[in-house]
Amino acid sequence: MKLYRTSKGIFVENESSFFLLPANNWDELIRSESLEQNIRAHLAGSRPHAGDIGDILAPVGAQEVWAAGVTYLRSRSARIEESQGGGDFYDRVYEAKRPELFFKANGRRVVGPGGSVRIRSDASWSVPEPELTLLMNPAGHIIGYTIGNDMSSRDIEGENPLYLPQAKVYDGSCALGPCILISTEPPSKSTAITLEILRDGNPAFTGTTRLSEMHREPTELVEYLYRESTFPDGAFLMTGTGIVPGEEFSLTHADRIRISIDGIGTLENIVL
Ligand code: DO4
Ligand code: MG
Repeated sequence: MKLYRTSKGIFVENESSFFLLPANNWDELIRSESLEQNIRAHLAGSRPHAGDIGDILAPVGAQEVWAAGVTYLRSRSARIEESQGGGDFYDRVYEAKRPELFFKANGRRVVGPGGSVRIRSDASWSVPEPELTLLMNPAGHIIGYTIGNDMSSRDIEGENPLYLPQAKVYDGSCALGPCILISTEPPSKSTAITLEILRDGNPAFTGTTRLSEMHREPTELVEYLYRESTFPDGAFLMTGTGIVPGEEFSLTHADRIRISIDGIGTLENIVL
């Protein structure tokens, strides 16, 4: 079951049909207890929606977006390579009990499917980071999954780790969508995450990873995030990237970024 926030309301896709939900307040829906059961109860007495579901919007309202880092071996090695100070702290955080977690975006900053993500004008080395993204309710239960793009400025991050917030948080640095896969069951470890970058219509980079490569469990990341923070409207948590293009690659304006995750769909954005 997939949840879409669109210009015409909130829709559920179930067995290839779309159903309009009576709720039109996204935050209320995310706050609700037993979201999956409530939706299933609604579907039982509803007819599929005939016609267009409208423009698909970013599936976010008042939720904060947080991100985990260095959760895959590839991310660990790429950070060590880019770090001017040697970066042994990346090695340590990969092995440590406490994960790296950082604030990524508020809802206002999140770009939806088809929208423009940005590279910083003061960065010389920019990449997308394709990440399975968790949606939690206020109680800290994972209620769904979406696709996230944690846009990053590698030269700024590599110059000094204290610049991480500038490398990671700026207008157009976060994309989410196209939908929320509503499920309390985690996606299987064999789930593939694929990144494709097209330049002038031609493949400029392609990479794939699997959730089995993730060094931490989603529930472990959520437990740390909710330890000393409350999220009255729920929260998103990006789970880190397992795909980092090689040193020679940097995004440029008009690149098309496609991130696909089995069972969820494809999030496509253009670099402004
Ligand atoms: O430590 C820097 C950021 C790591 C990150 O965003 C990732 O591994 O996905
Ligand atoms: Mg990341």
